[in-house]
Amino acid sequence: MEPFALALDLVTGRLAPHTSRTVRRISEMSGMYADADAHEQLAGTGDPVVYEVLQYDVPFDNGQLVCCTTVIYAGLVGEEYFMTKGHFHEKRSTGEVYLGISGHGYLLMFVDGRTAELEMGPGTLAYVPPYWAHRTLNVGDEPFSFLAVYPGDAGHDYRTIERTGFPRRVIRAASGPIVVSAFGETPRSIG
Ligand code: PAN
Ligand code: ZN
Repeated sequence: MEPFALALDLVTGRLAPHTSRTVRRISEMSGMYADADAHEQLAGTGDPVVYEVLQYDVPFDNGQLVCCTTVIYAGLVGEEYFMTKGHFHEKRSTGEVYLGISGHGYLLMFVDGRTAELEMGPGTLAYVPPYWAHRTLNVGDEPFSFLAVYPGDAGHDYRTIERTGFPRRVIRAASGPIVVSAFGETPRSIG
C-alpha cells in the first residue's frame, strides 16, 4: 500500500477519489424500522436512497486503517429517522473513530445489556469501543455525514443485528428527537 491523500468535502461529506461506493436503499432494510407498513410503502414508491458509504480501499490487514465517509440522507420511516443498518465488527476486539462532518445525527451503541446514545454534529469526535455494536441516524433536515476510521481486518457482522434488532430507536416527537426502547420500556427524552 502506497501513502495517499484524499479530498474530503467538509460541506457534503463526500470523499474523492474513492474506490468503493455502497448505496443503501430503503428496500434493503426490511424489518429494521418499527413501522413495517410505512417501510413497505416507501420501498414501493421510489425506494429512496437512505445512505451512501464512500471508501478508499486498503488491504484487509490488521495494521491497515480503513477511511470512509457515510452520508445519511434526511428522511423518516413513519416517525423513525433514516439510519444505517448497524453492525458489530466481525472481529469484536476492534474499535472505531467517527468524526462528524456535516448535518446532525446520533450514534447508537450497545453491548451486553448496556446502551449509549451520542449526539453528533460537525466536529464531533465519537469513539466506538471494541465489542460495541453501532448504528447512526440523521435527525436533521440536511444530509448527515461523518468520517469513520477502523482497522482493515475488522469485518462487518450485520446478521446479529438483523436477528436481534437494536435495543434503542430514535423517533421524531413534537419536542424533537427522542430515544425509545425498541423492546417496550418507557420512552425517555434526550432533549
Ligand atoms: C461505518 C459504517 C457505515 C454504514 O463505516 O459501515 O456508516 O453503516 P452500516 O455498515 O451499518 O451499513 C462503520 O462503522 N464501519 O465499520
Ligand atoms: Zn463499524
